[in-house]
Amino acid sequence: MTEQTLVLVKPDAVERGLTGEVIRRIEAKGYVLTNIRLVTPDRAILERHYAEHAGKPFYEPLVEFMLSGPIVAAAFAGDAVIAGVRSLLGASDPTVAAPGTIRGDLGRDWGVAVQRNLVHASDSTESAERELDIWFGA
Ligand code: FUP
Repeated sequence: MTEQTLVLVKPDAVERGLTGEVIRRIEAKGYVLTNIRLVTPDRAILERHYAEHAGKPFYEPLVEFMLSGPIVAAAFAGDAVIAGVRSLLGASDPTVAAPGTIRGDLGRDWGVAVQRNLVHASDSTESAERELDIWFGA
């Protein structure tokens, strides 16, 4: 069944001019771009997005990083798009993400392990529904 996922091109990727490359790779796989917008997020939307991580040691630095510059929110549709885009992204830590993946090819540690990993994508049907509502809901 066709489903949708939410992708965030994070501030590090936007700053490095990699927005097009990230979107290109997802489109090249055959997924269909259904919505896209450049956003300067406020703290409230990021707190909603990262609610499950509230209280963790990396939460505050993560929110600060996501507030550090514009991001691009995009929605993609396709069969098994949620798992498929996660696979294109590679492991959360770009240092060990497999070559061939977005994080493996374009990311590295930059001195802050895991945080600057270029892109976010929903990891389940439930999170996709929740996150699409946060970034593209009414
Ligand atoms: P992912 O789903 O691949 O984005 O990774 P997680 O859900 O594990 O983490 C969510 C976000 O928290 C990641 F994008 C990066 C950040 N994070 C840290 O900054 N430090 C950590 O130790 C773990 C995660």
